[in-house]
Amino acid sequence: MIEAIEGDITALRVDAIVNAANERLAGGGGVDGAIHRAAGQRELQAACRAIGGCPTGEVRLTLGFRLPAGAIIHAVGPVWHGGGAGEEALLASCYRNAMALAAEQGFASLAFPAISCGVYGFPAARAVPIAVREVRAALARPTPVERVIFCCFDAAMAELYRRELGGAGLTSPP
Ligand code: AR6
Repeated sequence: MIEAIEGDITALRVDAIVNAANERLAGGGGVDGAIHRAAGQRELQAACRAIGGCPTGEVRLTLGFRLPAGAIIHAVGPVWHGGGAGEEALLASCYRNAMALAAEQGFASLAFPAISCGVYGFPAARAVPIAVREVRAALARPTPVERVIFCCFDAAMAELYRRELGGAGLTSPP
C-alpha cells in the first residue's frame, strides 16, 4: 500500500523514516534538521559520526532514538545541476537502496520525504514520478514492506504524489 500524506515526518509511528541527508551525515536544515531535533541532536549526531558519511545515492541506517519511528534510513539525494549530471539515476538509487535496506531489516512500514526537492533543488515534478516508480517496483517483488508513506510538507507536493499515484492515496496521518 502506498499513500501520500501532508504532515511532519518526525511525527510518524512507522518502522523507519527516511531522512534527506548530506554526504557527511552532518545534519543540516530542512527535514534533516527536523529529524535531528526530534530524535535528539546528541544521540543522532554521535550515531552519524560513527558511520562517517554516505555517498550520494546510498543509504545508511541508525536508530530512531526519541522519534516514534524505530529507525532512520539516511538517504543522500543528488544536488540538482540541471539534469545532465546523472541526478535522476542517483535519486532513483536513493529510493531503491532505501527499499532494499528496509526489506533487509524486516521493516513493514516506511515513510519518505521528497528527497532532494528542498535545498538540493531537484524539480518536484521530475522527482515524484521517480519516487513512485521505484517504490512500486520494490513492492512488486517479495518484501516485508507492506506500507509506504510519502510524507509531504505542503499540499502542493502531496497533490503531485496523489496525481502520480492515480487519484488514490491522500489520507490523514497514521
Ligand atoms: N517532514 C516532511 N517533509 C519535510 C519536513 C518535515 N518535517 N521538513 C522539510 N520537508 P530538504 P534536500 C520537506 O531541503 O533537498 C539539509 O540541510 C521539504 O519541504 O530537507 O534533500 C541536509 O542536511 C522538501 O520537500 O532536503 C542536506 O544538506 C523535502 O522535505 C540538504 O538539506 C526535502 O527538502 C538536503 O536537501
